[in-house]
Amino acid sequence: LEPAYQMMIRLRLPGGTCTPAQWLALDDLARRYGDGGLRLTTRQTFQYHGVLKRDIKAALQGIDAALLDTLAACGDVNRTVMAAVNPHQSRVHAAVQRCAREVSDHLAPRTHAYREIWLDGERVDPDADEEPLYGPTYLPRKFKIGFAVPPVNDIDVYSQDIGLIAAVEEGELAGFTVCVGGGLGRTENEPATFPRLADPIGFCRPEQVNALAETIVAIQRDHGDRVDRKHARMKYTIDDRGVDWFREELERRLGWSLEPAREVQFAHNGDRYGWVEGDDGRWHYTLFIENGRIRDWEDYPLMSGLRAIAEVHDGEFQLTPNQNLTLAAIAPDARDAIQRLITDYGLERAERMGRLRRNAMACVALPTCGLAMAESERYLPSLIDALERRAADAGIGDTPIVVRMTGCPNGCARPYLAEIGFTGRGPGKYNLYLGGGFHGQRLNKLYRANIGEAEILEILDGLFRHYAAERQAGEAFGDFTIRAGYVAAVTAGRHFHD
Ligand code: SRM
Ligand code: SF4
Repeated sequence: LEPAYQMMIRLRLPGGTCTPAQWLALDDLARRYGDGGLRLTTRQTFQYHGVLKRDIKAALQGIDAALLDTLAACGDVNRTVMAAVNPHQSRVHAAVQRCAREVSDHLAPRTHAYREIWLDGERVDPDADEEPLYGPTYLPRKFKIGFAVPPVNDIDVYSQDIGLIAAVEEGELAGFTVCVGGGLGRTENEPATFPRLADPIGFCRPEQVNALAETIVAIQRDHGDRVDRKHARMKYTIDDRGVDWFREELERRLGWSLEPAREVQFAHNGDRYGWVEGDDGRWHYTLFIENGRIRDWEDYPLMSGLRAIAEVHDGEFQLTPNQNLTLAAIAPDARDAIQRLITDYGLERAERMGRLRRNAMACVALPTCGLAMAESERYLPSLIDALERRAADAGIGDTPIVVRMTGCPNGCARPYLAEIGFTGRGPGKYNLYLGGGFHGQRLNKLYRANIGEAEILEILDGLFRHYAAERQAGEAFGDFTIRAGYVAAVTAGRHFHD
């Protein structure tokens, strides 16, 4: 007899796409196992919380039956590959999504153990179960890849180990500016750990992506720190040895040179809600889902509403990197039926939300995350209520400001890229960071450490009023906090703590 241990299950979902049939299958599993709901993550995939240990195998078999898996969604391997939302928006988006899927498959572990252990697959001979890329010891640490299509930086491309930024020529995907060495996790009171933005090192063609990614992974496999896990991400390998060393090593191994990096223009890193028409005349609707949590509330039957939509929708479901959901590829004559369901189930939340909430994210934190030091998902909504009241009083209620919170310094909701970032220090206490770039182009900086709600509200109330009175035309809040001298601009991760 053992205690009823409960676990979290995370799917691998490259590009965040699933079909309505898969949605229904995942919804069924959520009702049978775990806490009854689904959680959309900041990397465009699903998590189940509270799955009992004895139910894990059945749940994974259900996921497999829906032609999905959890392989390499966690661990020291390449994780779920992110891609600019909605492949149906344009041909370029579709081509980018194809690249994301291909590189995800290309870098997936080859082991048969997953099938053997979870899916009653054939017994494998461990000596024959080779990992050609990862080898017997895999990578020193987790590894993340994401694709962005300007002007939208929804995936926060500079936070990825490899960030690929699409370039378009005559309406077609020409290739990607390649950025390397992003990563956000840090440890409190250990200044040798810091968030870092990826550096652009060149440009590659779509057909070169798999070889490029494989070679970068191999460099990290061979040179990453295998002694100190807090120093094991590729961002430290690159920061220690230099970007030039990295590029030279990459080109030497590839046997060809990258073209010069292209100029990149981003406008924002959030999602845009409501209806948009794609290039092919089909429609897409992005729903606001607060912190990615899907279940039925008494006055808000979100999970049932999405199930009802999945039953009639013949396009796709697209998970966004901001924990939201796009109902994609809706034929013009099906739009009214989908809109009726959205209205009937009261899912049109974005329209009623303030500008801070629409641009906010919180990580899971308590009660399920074992690393949490403070609340995040369960607390941010009420803090946003209070902040939105102050923003409205200050006269900036219509200004979008990116607010993100995590329950610890690991940075799962990418708080170091927010204009207002919070990371948990202890029950009810947070570090407050200011000065992040509105489109994910600049890290923020610590403004106050270890403060509670009263102090947070007092500081931000004053700041909102100052911003309202003295902002320049079009000046984003993060830029203002730097110009007004609240914090210095962070130019490189290693200066994050200066
Ligand atoms: Fe994360 C660990 C949740 C995105 C940096 N993350 C965890 C764990 C698994 C806790 C653990 O190791 O025991 C959390 C599970 C909590 C729970 O109860 O569900 C967790 N991370 C999440 C999710 C679900 C947050 C969310 O609210 O959506 C995101 C799932 C992503 C996915 O679908 O794959 C999530 N985590 C991120 C991101 C953002 C991103 O990838 O875009 C980051 C920062 C980027 C980065 O990796 O640098 C992130 N998570 C971490 C770290 C710190 C890594 C580091 O380099 O120091 C940890 C801890 C670790 O790895 O030791 C961590
Ligand atoms: Fe847990 Fe920390 Fe990640 Fe939040 S940031 S989910 S508290 S590991």
